[in-house]
Amino acid sequence: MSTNDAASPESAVAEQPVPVFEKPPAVIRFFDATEEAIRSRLAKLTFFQRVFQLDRDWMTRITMLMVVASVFWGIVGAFDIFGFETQVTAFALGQSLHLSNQEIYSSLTLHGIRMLFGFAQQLELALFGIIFVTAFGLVPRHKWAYYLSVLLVNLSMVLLEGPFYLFPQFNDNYFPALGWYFYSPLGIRGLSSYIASPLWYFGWIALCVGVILWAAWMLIHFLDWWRSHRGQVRRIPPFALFVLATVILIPVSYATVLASSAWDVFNYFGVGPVDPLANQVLFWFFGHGVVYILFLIPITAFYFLVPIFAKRPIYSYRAAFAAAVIFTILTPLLSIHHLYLTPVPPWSAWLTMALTFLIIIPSAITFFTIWMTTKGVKKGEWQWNAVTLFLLLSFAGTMAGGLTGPDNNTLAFDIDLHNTMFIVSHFHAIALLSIAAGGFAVVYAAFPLLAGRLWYSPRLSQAHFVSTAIGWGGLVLFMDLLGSDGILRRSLIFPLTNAVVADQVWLTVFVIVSISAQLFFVANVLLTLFRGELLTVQGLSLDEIVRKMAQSTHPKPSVPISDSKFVRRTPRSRREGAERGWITVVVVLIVGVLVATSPLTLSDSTTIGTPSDPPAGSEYLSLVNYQYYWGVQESGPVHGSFSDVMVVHAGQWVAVNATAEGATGGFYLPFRNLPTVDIQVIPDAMSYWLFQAPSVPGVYAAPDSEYNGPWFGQDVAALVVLPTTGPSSLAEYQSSGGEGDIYNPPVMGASGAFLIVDQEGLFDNSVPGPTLTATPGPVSFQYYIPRSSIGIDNYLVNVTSNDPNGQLDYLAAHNYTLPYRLGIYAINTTGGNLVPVTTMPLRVGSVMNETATLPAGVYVYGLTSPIPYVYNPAGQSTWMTGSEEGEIMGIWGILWVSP
Ligand SMILES: [Cu+2]
Repeated sequence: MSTNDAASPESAVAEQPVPVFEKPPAVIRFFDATEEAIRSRLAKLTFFQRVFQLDRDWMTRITMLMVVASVFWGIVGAFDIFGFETQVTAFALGQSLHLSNQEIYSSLTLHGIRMLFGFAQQLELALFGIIFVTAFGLVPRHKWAYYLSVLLVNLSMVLLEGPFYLFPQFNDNYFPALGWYFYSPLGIRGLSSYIASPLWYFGWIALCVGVILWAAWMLIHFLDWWRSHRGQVRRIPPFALFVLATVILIPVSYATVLASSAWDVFNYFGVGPVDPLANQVLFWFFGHGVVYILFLIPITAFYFLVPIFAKRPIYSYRAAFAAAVIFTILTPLLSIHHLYLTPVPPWSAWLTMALTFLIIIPSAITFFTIWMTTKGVKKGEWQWNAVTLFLLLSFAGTMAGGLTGPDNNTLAFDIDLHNTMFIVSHFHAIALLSIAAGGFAVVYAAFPLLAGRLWYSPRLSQAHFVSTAIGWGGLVLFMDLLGSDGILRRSLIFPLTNAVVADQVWLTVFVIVSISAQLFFVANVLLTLFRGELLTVQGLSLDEIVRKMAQSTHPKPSVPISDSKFVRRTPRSRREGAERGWITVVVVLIVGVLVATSPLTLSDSTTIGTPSDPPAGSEYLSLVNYQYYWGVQESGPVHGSFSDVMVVHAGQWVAVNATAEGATGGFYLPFRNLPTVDIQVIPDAMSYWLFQAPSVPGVYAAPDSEYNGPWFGQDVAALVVLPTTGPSSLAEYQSSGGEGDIYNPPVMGASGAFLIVDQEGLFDNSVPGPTLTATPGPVSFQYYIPRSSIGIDNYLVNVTSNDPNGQLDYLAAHNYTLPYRLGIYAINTTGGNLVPVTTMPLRVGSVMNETATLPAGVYVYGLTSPIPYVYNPAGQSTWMTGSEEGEIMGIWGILWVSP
């Protein structure tokens, strides 16, 4: 790094003799001999020799192995999301789904796991390892520790996917439908109805041990360099500061998930109970940290590559050092900004929010330093090759994605945004536009060194950049739009309004564009390995080599790759003045935001954590979130107990206390013209909220805002707002668009209604089903359960067979009649529950007519209590493979009778 005034680490270590006289232990000799036997045989096949670089040193070979493995998991992860999105779109377009709910949610979880850990993090470890060793001129040691780390990381991907059944029926989708960010106790045996296999936790433990081993390996090599430069000025290059930050943050962050996974394992085998809230807090110390560990890819890319292409040292080493230190200290402390809506002490929520705002500072320093480094570079001296283009995308993407972070971090906004697609958009902006773009910049700058060949096709790299940028940009945009619509993350079932369906279709289009774009990259990699021009590096500095490699992605290179002398004209004092000015502005802005948001943050957090003192005449709702319905106990002007139905009067104050059984849930009333209600409910803890019911009588849907297993889409309750006095029609509710909330069920006249049950066991793709209106007197409506709706996702027929005819065979044997009664029930607001007016057996395949003579009032129709459901295809479900059950309520709705 001849142009770098942050003294380059000399290659003195490389000259040190390897102590060949020390005979390694027998085990190592055995491994070495085995490896050599495999290597020499495989190397005879050109394909393996090229792809795995089998004629090169072990560090290059192992790095190639990691790169190939990470690309493999990337491809699998891309298939996962392709599977998920096409199924969601199929639901949106009313087409039939060919994957089960279980498989659809497994795909989504495995997408996250494979992309984050198999792909992105493994690539990070590979690149940071080789760049560190190369830039510091180190002789890599402890080969088998490195191999073991790679083995564990990849083994963890297999364990997290879980057991396979090949016989008697192929089945690979048992339990990873949890969510990689699983909310304890979801999946925990004895505490949840959805139980993960112990392999899930063993997978996490293997991952932890694997990456911590990598960090230890890096640390040992850093100490090698440190010791070999005793007595000299040891200045670490700016980019390496961030590699070191990674090496420190990995053990700190992974220690907590290691602890929470160990806790889950002990509990699994019957040792000691799990405290769900404490377990969640522990997990999120990791859940946040891991994203920041990956975020160090683009940051390192900026500090490593921008000075090389600008042909000048970083603007301020001091600023880079400060950024690395602040970043490393703050990252492990921010975790519970993911748990704002759980009952945590208000001071800790506030402190987390403050610290999260502060982590803007190191990013602000980085942006400033990188920007100033490129300042004054003439147009003719800068080349837009694949490396610099991806750097630009990453720089812009980090800002764009970063700017949606403060919204999430403000508790008052989080109530609106929590677990919506807005969050998914935010972290994909970071994961793709910032992290993956920075990763591609490094890959384009480093891969030829691994392959020993220059990039084969500049045109393919250009096509890759353009199509990738379009795909990722569109994907982030449409996720954001779905979030603005109020759509929850992980939703398979959602309101099918025109805007939502269009946004979902466009999202899928851009997912396909993003995946297809990578074909240009893969083609270029393969062509490079087999056809690329050999890379010669004699007489070139590291910077010149990097420029030479990058140049091979430019069709008409005109900027020379040679180093040039750079003399900084701005005096140091002026530069430091500019730095101080910038930091001061950032700090003042952050303090301003903090002062503005603190009062509401403290009061919202207090409201969630402690029961409030509601005004006289309030309705008291005691809610329990089960897998997969809400148990409701009411006292106050209305009293009684219901499932999924909450009854209040217009404008009444409602005091909620809520907890969960089985898994963490979320109580979400996404009002548009009133403050949104959104709290997380956790077993063994109580969450509170106080809100005023809408002044307009009607039916307001309350989806579970926290994923609690593959049937969470059906987990929607309804807040039934009765008129304060006498009967009232739904005219005002309809003209106001149900206060603008898209989750509210559609309204239709009962007389013309012909409700059709869909493949997810819902009336007209809606849960609750359509709100039916009628005038007092004889009321009737029709419904129909087509035989075509019967399948593995329709909980109504609980025959869990992979055989598509299994359910129909059951029905044929039972006269197409299910052991449940569907009816019309009056809501008794004074001490009773639901009072049956008329009921009839539930029949499949015949059009049914429900009729009753009704006075004005509000009724519940359909199946008004949950149905037990067990997912156990071919009886393969055991406590070792995982199992899944729950109670589901899907075909029901409100019947509104008024003059
Ligand atoms: Cu976070």
